[in-house]
Amino acid sequence: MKRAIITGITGQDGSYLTELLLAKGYEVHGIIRRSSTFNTGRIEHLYQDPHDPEQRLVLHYGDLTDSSRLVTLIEKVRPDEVYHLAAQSHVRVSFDEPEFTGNTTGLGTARLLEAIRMVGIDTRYYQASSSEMFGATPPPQSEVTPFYPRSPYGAAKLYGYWMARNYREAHGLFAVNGILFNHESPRRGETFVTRKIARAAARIAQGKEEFVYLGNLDAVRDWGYAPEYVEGMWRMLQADQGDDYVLATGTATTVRQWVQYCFEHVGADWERHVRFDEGYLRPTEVDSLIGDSSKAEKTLGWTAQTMPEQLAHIMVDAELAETRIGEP
Ligand code: NAP
Ligand code: G4F
Repeated sequence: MKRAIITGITGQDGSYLTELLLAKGYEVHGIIRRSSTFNTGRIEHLYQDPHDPEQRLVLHYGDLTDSSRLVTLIEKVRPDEVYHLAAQSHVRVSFDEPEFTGNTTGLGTARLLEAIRMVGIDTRYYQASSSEMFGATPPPQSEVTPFYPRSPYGAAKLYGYWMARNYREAHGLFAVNGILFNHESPRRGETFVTRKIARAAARIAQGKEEFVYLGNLDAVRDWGYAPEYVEGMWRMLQADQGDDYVLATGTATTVRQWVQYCFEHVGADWERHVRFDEGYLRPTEVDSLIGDSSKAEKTLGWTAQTMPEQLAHIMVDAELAETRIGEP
């Protein structure tokens, strides 16, 4: 039975990846941070009793800032595959907390890679790299596009990207960079723009609120569906050698269009409900991300199936169903 470690198992991608790996027969070890409140909501449906002799999902406390704990866990689990998904992943927040973002998203990657090297296991390593690293470089962006990050988050991810490549070249580690463009789902964090808008459209349609406050509506993103992207991560680690791949839909959608998709789906006039708040602007914005994932298609047989308008409908429908629960 293959064993995998997932950092960031409680996040959007971690939860879908856990489902995928369990379905493929893996034993999955997830690293979670200790918190005074439960942070395991996205994987609650997968929980397995530690007393069950058949248990294949095991959770361990650990934090990206704690290198000795990472060494201990790598030594204890001796995984065949490591999926490094944990990060401070919010771009706007990274401008407020650049040092923390560098410590977790950037240095956290170095700590994990070094733990693998020190323990000396033969494993395959997935690095959650990001299209945010392309930043100001105009689209379309592929594996050969120059990087120009525009946020502390993008800069920290770029450090992680080069560390993964360096461990591949210097130490012969099977290390992969998945350069993923934005991918969304009903499990997306509520402060990312797609979920924020989908949720607001549903609540406004149900008369629960009247306005949603947003920043830049002109930014262009390439929004795909998260469950398809975690399948791509797994395929990258099954390839013959470690390499770097872009995953994207290749489509361009503005935040404004996403608003329209969501509000039209509930039959509401968005211009009556969307208000501007400059607090959501970024000191430096990434204007346009549109990915070219032809390498992943050719090498891994991976293509995105769900396109942005359909994705917006999936997310709004999930919000409508969610907000109906608990209705009197
Ligand atoms: P997410 O929902 O924000 O999940 C982040 C995960 O990291 C959570 O499980 C979080 O734990 C954990 N984490 C944060 N700081 C940690 C620390 N110091 N120690 C241990 N764990 C920590 O992110 P996602 O959307 O699933 O994305 C997964 C990864 O892909 C991230 O690295 C992200 O930057 C990257 N990425 C995402 C996208 C996208 O569009 N979603 C695109 C490209 C790259 P808590 O639950 O306790 O907060
Ligand atoms: O949803 P966002 O916060 O995602 P962003 O910044 O593109 O980052 C996400 O995708 C990256 C991949 O490219 C990941 F690496 C990263 O971890 C994260 O998952 O913002 C999308 C766009 C931005 O241009 C932002 O300025 O929406 C614009 N926006 C407009 N109003 C807003 C808002 N973003 C947020 N979060 N909240 C707003 O009210």
